[in-house]
Amino acid sequence: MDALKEACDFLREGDRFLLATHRNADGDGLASLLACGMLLRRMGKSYLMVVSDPVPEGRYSFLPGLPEVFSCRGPLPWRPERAVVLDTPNLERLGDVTKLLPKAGCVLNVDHHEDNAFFGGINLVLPEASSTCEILHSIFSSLGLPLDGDVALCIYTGIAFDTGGFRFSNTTSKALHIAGDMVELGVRPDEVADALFHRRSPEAIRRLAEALSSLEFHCGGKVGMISLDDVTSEDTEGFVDMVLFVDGVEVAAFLRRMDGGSFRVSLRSRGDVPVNKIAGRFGGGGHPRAAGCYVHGDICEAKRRILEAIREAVRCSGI
Ligand SMILES: [Mn+2]
Repeated sequence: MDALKEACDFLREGDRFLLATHRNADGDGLASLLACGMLLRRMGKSYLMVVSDPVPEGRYSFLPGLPEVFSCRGPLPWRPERAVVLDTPNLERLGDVTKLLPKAGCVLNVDHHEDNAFFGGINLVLPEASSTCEILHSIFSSLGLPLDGDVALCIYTGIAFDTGGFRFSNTTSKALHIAGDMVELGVRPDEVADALFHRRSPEAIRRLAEALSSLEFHCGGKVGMISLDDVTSEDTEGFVDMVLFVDGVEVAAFLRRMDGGSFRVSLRSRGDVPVNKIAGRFGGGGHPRAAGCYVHGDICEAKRRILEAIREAVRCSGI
């Protein structure tokens, strides 16, 4: 039986669901969480949508249903019997939500990361999909549920976010077709692009300037690295992409200090160096061109460790 059919049966047969996505939820993670909630509501099921960090507000506040998502501090109001984990390659990436999951046989894993650990009882993992929202679209179709404007907005947002506004190599014909259908249903691409990419706070742009002032190059200009050595509550999404805008840079890294003494490392690649392999060495993961992990130590130590792993990956890829 194919995974899509199994996933649909899993949703039909359950009643009380926990829905979750990865730590530092991004546009696809949140939008797929919300779209899945709308799907279950349409099917008459009960569901709770949880994330392990505070729910990111601001740039995602335009997403319908966002106030329904809650951060898992304290007990759940009722006990879910099944869970759907969205856009999450492994259970470590779920953070504290992992503790709330029912046994693995009652977990549906819906994702598009090629390094997904297949941790669910059912694993609908499609690396060829642009985004988890694209897979949600297939589930809606398979269940014969028509989309309304709110679902369309979520699905469009996930695809637009994960393709970098239809610029990355995962911008397939299918992704564009689905996005086109969502526009037919009333989604405004200009408004979504504006909300996702063009509405940063003045403080976030100051932080970007600070991070860029730390820019250093390695491996003859093929590797660029920036960092922020103090904890910031600002949304730093997209900072690392600026480094990849530099001609000649093949791998970009952004190290950002977190509470508790570790650094969150975001990695980007132009394509020849699979950065998910680098992140994997530190217990992280992601896609070949976009990945992340955590590294411990002070800034010098963290930079040294990540740079060593990048150097080796660059050498292995022969660029
Ligand atoms: Mn995704």
